[in-house]
Amino acid sequence: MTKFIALALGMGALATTAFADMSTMDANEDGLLTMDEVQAAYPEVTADQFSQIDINGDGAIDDAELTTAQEAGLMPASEG
Ligand SMILES: [Ca+2]
Ligand SMILES: [Ca+2]
Repeated sequence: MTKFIALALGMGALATTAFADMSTMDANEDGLLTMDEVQAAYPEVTADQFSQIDINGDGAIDDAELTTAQEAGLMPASEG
């Protein structure tokens, strides 16, 4: 039983790290991703894509916008 729980927790951790999260890309740790920060992780993301991801147009991607973009396939959800 204990092994099963440990396995489940391990799988959960793997699922989490499969997603490029805010803290991974947020170089200055302000809770927002700028174009530079996104492109540092994903050079293939263009300015056009960035503006689609930046739903409220404030020039930065917040956690909700990041999640929305990944769910919509606008941004790679994993590094592999
Ligand atoms: Ca930032
Ligand atoms: Ca925004």
